Amino acid sequence: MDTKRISATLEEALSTQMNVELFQSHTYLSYGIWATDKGYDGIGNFLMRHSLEERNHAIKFMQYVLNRGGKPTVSALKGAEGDPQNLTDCFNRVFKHEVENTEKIYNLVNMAFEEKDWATWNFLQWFVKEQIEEETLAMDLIDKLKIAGGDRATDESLFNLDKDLGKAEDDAELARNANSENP
Ligand code: OFO
Repeated sequence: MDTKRISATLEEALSTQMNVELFQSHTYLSYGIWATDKGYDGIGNFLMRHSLEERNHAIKFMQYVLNRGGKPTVSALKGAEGDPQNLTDCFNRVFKHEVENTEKIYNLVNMAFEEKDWATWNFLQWFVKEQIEEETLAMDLIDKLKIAGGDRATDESLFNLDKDLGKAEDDAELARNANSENP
């Protein structure tokens, strides 16, 4: 008896999204390494924790497809883009990645809607909300850096920004306690 409760189209699309989230994770890891190497340990720590969060998003997609009787496939991961040129470039890229990912999530929501697959539609609402938070987070990074003086920020402002983002770890319950149910 076929117990699969998801269409082949959505199974493939969600599997693809699992790989997109893995790529996001890969990207944030590479930015985290870049920032740490530049001496911004706090920002590096922040980005690396975000990398873990993205990985957990991938796990959430994986688990959902499996729960619906499907089987996701891990595809070859393309290499992360080159290093950012500076912190402004880094935070702008973070924002761009989040907006692009939001568009992908919206596309999946549309597909679920068209198929009247309400289970998948409902599952995806968690990601719709999450993307709002992540876009806000990325905008905040850009704003904080602007306030600190952007690319012309003094060493002291950058030092404080770095320290603040390093400390953000303590607020990041979701990142520290992440699992497939609560990424
Ligand atoms: Fe997976 O949330 Fe950002 O992209």
